[in-house]
This record gives sequence, structure tokens and C-alpha cells, in this order.
Amino acid sequence: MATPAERGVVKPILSDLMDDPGSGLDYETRPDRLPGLLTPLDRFFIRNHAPTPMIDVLSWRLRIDGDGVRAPVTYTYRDLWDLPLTSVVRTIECAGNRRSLFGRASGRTFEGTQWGRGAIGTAEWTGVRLRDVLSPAGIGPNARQVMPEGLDGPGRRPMPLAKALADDTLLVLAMNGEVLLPDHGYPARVLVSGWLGAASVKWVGRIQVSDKDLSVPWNTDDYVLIGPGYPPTGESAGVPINEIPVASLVELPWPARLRPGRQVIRGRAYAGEARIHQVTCRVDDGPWQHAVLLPPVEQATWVRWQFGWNAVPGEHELRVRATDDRGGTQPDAVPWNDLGYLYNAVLAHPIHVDDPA
Ligand SMILES: Nc1nc2c(c(=O)[nH]1)N[C@H]1C(S)=C(S)[C@@H](COP(=O)(O)O)O[C@H]1N2
Ligand SMILES: [Mo]
Repeated sequence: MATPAERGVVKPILSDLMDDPGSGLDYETRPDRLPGLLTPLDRFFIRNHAPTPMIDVLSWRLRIDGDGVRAPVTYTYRDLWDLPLTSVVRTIECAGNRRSLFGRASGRTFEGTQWGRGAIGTAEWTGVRLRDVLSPAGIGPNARQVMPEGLDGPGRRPMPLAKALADDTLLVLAMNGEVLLPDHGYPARVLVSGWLGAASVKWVGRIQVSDKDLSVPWNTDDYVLIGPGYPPTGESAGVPINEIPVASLVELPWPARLRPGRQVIRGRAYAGEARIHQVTCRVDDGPWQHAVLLPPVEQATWVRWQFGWNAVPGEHELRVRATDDRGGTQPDAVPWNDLGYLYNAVLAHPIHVDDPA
């Protein structure tokens, strides 16, 4: 039913739009190639633990089962399109985004994909609310966890029942108005809004509903904060990651090079399930200044911001600090964790401004 893609991924990877962190399976969006609120599919980041599986949709089935449901249910692809559809704009971010910068800041080399700043993207996701997919199976009174499982092999991670039933947790069939691309989970993937990308399991073939807490590699050894200050919890080697903390992105290459004079500096800020409250910017030792937020300002979705700068020739550092509506703010530094996750410190973005022509 599924054969692995020969190149690892299927969509063309254009170096003008995406950067290659070198794993052969993962590609990130160039932060200076974001034209609108949504990330176009030709540059939406890919995070694959195995080659993209090429799935034959006619023989594909989605099975809902486990001791948390009264009777298993099986869907065909057409069955899903016949259910009520809903669309939401939401951002997903890999927990390892900015890992290479984390390594540099903490003087370590973290294993795992050496992401820069582009393992994040925003789409309009269209599909069926996960609760509408699960409910025909009859969710039992003791159901605790819901675990989507991918047909690639490694992709599986449980979430609490309440998160699975949320309005913006979807079984996704389309992204930005187009049927899911193979690399992004065709024929169906999950969207778990505001949580680490790994929760949004691609190529789903089964969803297990369980009365017990489930332990799988993605919540015991991977996607877990491990290190001093992160005590082992249950079966897990540390603290499993769910929600993504507030962080921001400057839409310039790293390092950046600008002409002198009036510039509009643009970027994005994102805060997991929360909403961005404010973004402040500082050039070198200057004052912190408020950036303007461009609507829409929605929870669980990145927000575009901008501010004007009269760039003077020389070497500069631009710092950006985003704050959310739940009291989260980007710290100056983040203590390391073994696997280099959730690096959301304020970054010193290097900018060279040319001499006047
Ligand atoms: N089945 C499966 N689902 C998966 C993955 C995977 O390797 N296999 N990678 C996860 C991770 S770590 C992330 S960050 C997101 C990335 O989604 P994208 O490739 O569509 O951007 O998919 C998640 N879902
Ligand atoms: Mo990820």
C-alpha cells in the first residue's frame, strides 16, 4: 500500500526557496522568502523521519480502534471527504527549530537535524474535526489518550483526549486549498494546533483511543526535554514537549546585508496555543521599540510584524523580543537540553549595512 519515495522527498526543492540542513529528508523555509501570511506549498518545511511513503489512496484505510472506543470504525478516503469539512489557519513548528543556533549559543553540538530558523510554517488546513472522525466509534467513559499512527513507521505520538476533541484539532485533507502533497501527509494527516510539529502526525493509517497513558519513542526518548532541571517523568527520560513557547523570526538571511537608508524590517512571531501580544526590536545598544503587528492577530498562528529603521553603514545586531497574551516572553538565554529543543532566546541577528553607493 505504501512504497518509500526514491529521493526521500517528492516535491522539488528549490534552493532559492528552501535551505537544506543536510539530513537528506528535511528541508526548511528560507525566512526571506515569505510573501504572505500563509507559507506557499513550494517552500513549506518538510520534517521526515523516513522517506515520504507513496500511498495508494484506493487501498488506503483509516481505522479507529483501541480499548477507549466501543466499536472500531474504518474509513475510506471518499468517506472522509463526505464528512463536514472545516478550515483553519494555523502555524506548525518543529520542536528542534533553531537547533544549530542553540548549539552555537551553548557551545555544544546537538544531534538531530541542524535546523536554522525555517522549520516553521503556516497554512490554511482543511479537513474534518478529529472529534467528528472519532465519535462514530463511540468514545468510552474511560478514554484518556488518542494516538494517530503514520504509515511511514516511526510517526506516532499520543495526546490527551481533551486536545484531540478541541475545535482546532483536525484530520487534514488539504493545505492552502490543495489536496495534501505526499511530503506533507497525503492522504491524511493530523493538525494539533499550538503543539510541536511531531504531534501533527502525517500519513495516518490508524488512530488508537486508549484508556491508558501510552508510551512510544516520541514521548519517551525523542521530543522530550532531557538534562539538568528536567526530571524523568513516568516512562519518559525527561519532560515530554507539547506546547511550543513564544519565539520570533526576522525575514532576512543570516547574516543579512542591507543598503543604507530607510528600511522596513519584517518578521513573524508565534506562541504555541497563545496569541502574540507585542513585539519589540532593538538595534545594537539603542532603545527597545515597538514593532507594528499586522492583522490578523490570532491565537496559535504566527503574526507578521514590521518596524522602520534608518540603516547606517557598518556592522549591526538586531534583537527581537516577542511576548504573548499569557505572560510568555522570549528570554535572553535558554539552558541547554540534551536534544536541543525549544530554543526561543532573543537572537542577535547580524546585519551588514553597505556604504552609500
Ligand atoms: N508519520 C510522520 N508524521 C510526522 C513526521 C514523521 O516523520 N512521520 N514528522 C513530524 C515532525 S517532527 C514535524 S515537525 C512535522 C512536520 O510536518 P511537515 O513535514 O508537513 O512540515 O510532521 C510531523 N509528523
Ligand atoms: Mo519536528
